[in-house]
Formats: sequence, structure tokens, C-alpha cells
Amino acid sequence: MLNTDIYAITAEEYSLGRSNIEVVRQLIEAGVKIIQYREKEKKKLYKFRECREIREMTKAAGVTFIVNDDIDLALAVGADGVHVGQEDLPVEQVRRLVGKEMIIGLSTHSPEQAREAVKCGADYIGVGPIFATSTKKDVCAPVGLEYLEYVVQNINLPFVAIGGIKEHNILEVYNKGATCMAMVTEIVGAEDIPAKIKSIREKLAGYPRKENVPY
Ligand code: TZP
Ligand code: MG
Repeated sequence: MLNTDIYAITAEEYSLGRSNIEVVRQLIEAGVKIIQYREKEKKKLYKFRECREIREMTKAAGVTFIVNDDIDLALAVGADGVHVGQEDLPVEQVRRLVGKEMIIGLSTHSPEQAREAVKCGADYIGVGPIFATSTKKDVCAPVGLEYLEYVVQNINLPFVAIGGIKEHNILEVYNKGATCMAMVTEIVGAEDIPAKIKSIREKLAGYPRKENVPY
């Protein structure tokens, strides 16, 4: 489910005047395979309408669709998954609500949280913030690349690295063993989204992996 390089996350306030729908259209056209709807500024009705449309678009394109925070919204539109944080409902409770099939992603910031995520049945974890970011308002201090290394070496769950990841530093993350990288502003804030995706992918493709990194 995270066997793809770029995990794109929406945020209309950083999208240079483009709507979430327009951004998602461009992401799909650019070949992004997993998209998370994350929208902190809107009331639920408007989020619902957007998610309903994004669900149709992603389904038609075979793109995985994850809804951030709102379990009810994820269920209402038939999303593929929901992504929750450490201070949201515990994963066991989320599982009771969404059932066995829906993907549950959990943000983690420490080795303890990663180990707990395995126990509580998360399907994948977010690992970060790797670098400083101001995109997330209540964000904790950057965990740096060490926590990422810990996860690569010790945690048997799919994971996505997140937080301050940009085209210029993505190889540092990739080279530590991350295979899937989440980005908000670097992608939705790009003047030319398809060109940005292409350029990031060329960068990753041109970089040989270290042999001793387990994937
Ligand atoms: N969770 C941890 S950092 C972050 C989230 C949602 C924001 C990442 O945004 P950006 O713009 O890619 O730094
Ligand atoms: Mg959240």
C-alpha cells in the first residue's frame, strides 16, 4: 500500500490559489499513487463534498485515498484509509469503527510510539517530522534522521517519512532507507505540480541505493 515513492497530502492554504480538487486532479495526472486529504481550515460539510469528489477521481484512477483525522468522513465517502495522530482516538477504537478492511495510518514520533503502533494494529506509520516544518500547526520538534533509521532497522510495518521533506533534501531521507516520502508544501505549493513530481522522481531514480539497507 505504501509501495510507491511519493505520498501526496493536500492543503488548500498552500496551494497557490488552486482548489484541493484541482490539485488532486494534477497529482493523479502526474501519476501519484497515494493521496491524503488533509484540510484543517474547512467545516465538515465542505470537506465531505471535496472528499466525495476526490473518492470518485481516485477510484477511477486506481489511486489510494486516505482521509486525515475524520473517521466519519473516511467512512462516509468510502475512502481506502484514515490517518490519525497520537492524540486522536486510539487505533483499537478506530479499528472497531472502520472495520478490518480500511487502512489505518498512525503518526509516530519516537521508537516507543512505533513499537506501540505495531501492537495496536496500525497498518502503516508516519515517521516524523524528519525536518523542521511550519505546515503542521501543533507539530513536535523534528525527530531527525535517527528515528527514521530506528524504524528502518527495527519496525516491521510499512512507513512513510514526513515533515520538511523537499526535493533538495529528499535523498537524505531516501538514503536512510525510506522508500515512501510524504510531502505537503513541496508539492501542493509548486508552481508546476507535474513538473515537480517528475523532477523528484528523476532525482530518486538517479540515485543508487546503499546495499546494506533493509527494505
Ligand atoms: N505531520 C508531520 S509533519 C507534517 C504532518 C502533516 C507536515 C508536513 O508538511 P511539509 O510541508 O511537507 O513539511
Ligand atoms: Mg491528525
